[in-house]
Amino acid sequence: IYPITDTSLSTLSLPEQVAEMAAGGAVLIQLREKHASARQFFDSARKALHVAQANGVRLIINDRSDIAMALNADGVHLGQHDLSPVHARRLLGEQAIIGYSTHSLSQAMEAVKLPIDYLAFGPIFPTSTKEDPDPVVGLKVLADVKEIAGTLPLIAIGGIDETNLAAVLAAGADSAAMIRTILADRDGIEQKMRSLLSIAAGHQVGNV
Ligand code: 3NM
Repeated sequence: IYPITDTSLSTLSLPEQVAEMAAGGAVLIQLREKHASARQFFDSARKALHVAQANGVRLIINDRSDIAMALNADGVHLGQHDLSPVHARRLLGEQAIIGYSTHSLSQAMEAVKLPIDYLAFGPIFPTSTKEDPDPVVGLKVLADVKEIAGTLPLIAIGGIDETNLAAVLAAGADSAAMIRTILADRDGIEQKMRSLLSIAAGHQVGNV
């Protein structure tokens, strides 16, 4: 389970969201902040990184390689219009985790040639969280992307919640990234994380 923060969906601050997600068992969290200035994002990301490190959680910065680098965060998540993974790798070095969003089979085929640590693919289902999302790809195409990704970890995103998580994992995703379902109830983040992790654990057990 790959939870992503969002201050437009939750009244909690970024460090508070990270604390709740970590309490619920998250081990990798993405900080996503689409509307703050660079300096505001940096300041709250620095606090969030302290919380993450205190909880043994790795923190990935969305879009901004510069902020990831300045903070010495664990990595960056890049979209198709951000700095390319090749150049982000040059800035951040070999140890950084670099994730990359793709939205079609052809983008996924290009992505696997790049120096990335995981491939994100979506939106799997309709989502209202992302402004101007790409067309919904669905579970069948997700399974096709798993073939393309091979051993590269594949993270599904877009409209995933407790009702469809098992199907997403069954289609081949190694992990599922989620925003709205995790943040919807400001007092229920920890519990929601636990329940999603238990669905994912059940899926693994079922596959053994
Ligand atoms: N990226 P929710 S879909 C941030 O398709 C993001 O790459 C997407 O939010 C993509 O879990 C998406 O609330 C929004 O649907 C995911």
